[in-house]
Amino acid sequence: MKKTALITGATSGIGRATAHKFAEHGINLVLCGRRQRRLDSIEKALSKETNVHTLNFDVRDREKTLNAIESLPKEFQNIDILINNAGNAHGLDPIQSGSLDDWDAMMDINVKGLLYVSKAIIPNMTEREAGHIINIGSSAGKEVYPKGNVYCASKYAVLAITEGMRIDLNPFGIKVSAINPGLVETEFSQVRFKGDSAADNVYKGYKALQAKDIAEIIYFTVTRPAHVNLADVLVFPTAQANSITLKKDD
Ligand code: NDP
Ligand code: 8X3
Repeated sequence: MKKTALITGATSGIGRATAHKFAEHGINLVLCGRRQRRLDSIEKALSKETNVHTLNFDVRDREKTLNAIESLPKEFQNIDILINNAGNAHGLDPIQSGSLDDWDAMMDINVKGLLYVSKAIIPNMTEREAGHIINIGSSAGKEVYPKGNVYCASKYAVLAITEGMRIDLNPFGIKVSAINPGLVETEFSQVRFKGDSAADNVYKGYKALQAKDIAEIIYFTVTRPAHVNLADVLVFPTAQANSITLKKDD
């Protein structure tokens, strides 16, 4: 029987690449994001390969998030795989000059948004005693780096929530995994630097991970046998040793 996956942040980067990878393998898709035109064009492309339903909501909005997931047509209601991916860094500033709006965005999207989406999906999983939740954390959730402060805190929180979910959902046989990438070349830095040219240099002078690399790891994770759960995966580009050690071309 075909599985159904719900992917947040499916309009770009890791989420979009994962949608493509899952579609290749005939997994039914619920694709979420705020940019409707992108949702429409991804739906059009992937509908050739699988069944696709899109949901437009901002994960910061608790009511809209719960209502959107509640509104799913019957054939998309049983979510087998939840990819909690929506999120970004906003700003890269020392704690003494960071922006409160950036801090709100990171905690509201990366942490609370992930919780709202999970809250809407988990009851169906516990009822069916089946499911796999994959939270996209980050190397930033394992090691704080200069000016990373609140973004790192949001990703440390994602890892704590992942561990909490794995414990609490253990009696129901639900798998919970965290995938924690280092530098991945997506729209992430454009968002972090708000379109500033600083974003242009982030992925220059070395080969960063690509969204497709993470999508492959996610697909591998969801296709392990029933008794195998990849609980926590840390993946760097070869050029990166940790959050601050990066080998760039001369
Ligand atoms: P992108 O900026 O390319 O994608 C971010 C996605 O999140 C978009 O689809 C965006 O959709 C969605 N999103 C952002 N804010 C909201 C919101 N308020 N409500 C709903 N959806 C939202 O970045 P990545 O693909 O790189 O990031 C995906 C995840 O991977 C994030 O959690 C990020 O922290 C994590 N990560 C990224 C790394 C990197 O180096 N790129 C490394 C480690 C982790 P839309 O704008 O349409 O709503
Ligand atoms: C994204 C990777 O190093 O920019 O989570 O924080 S990093």
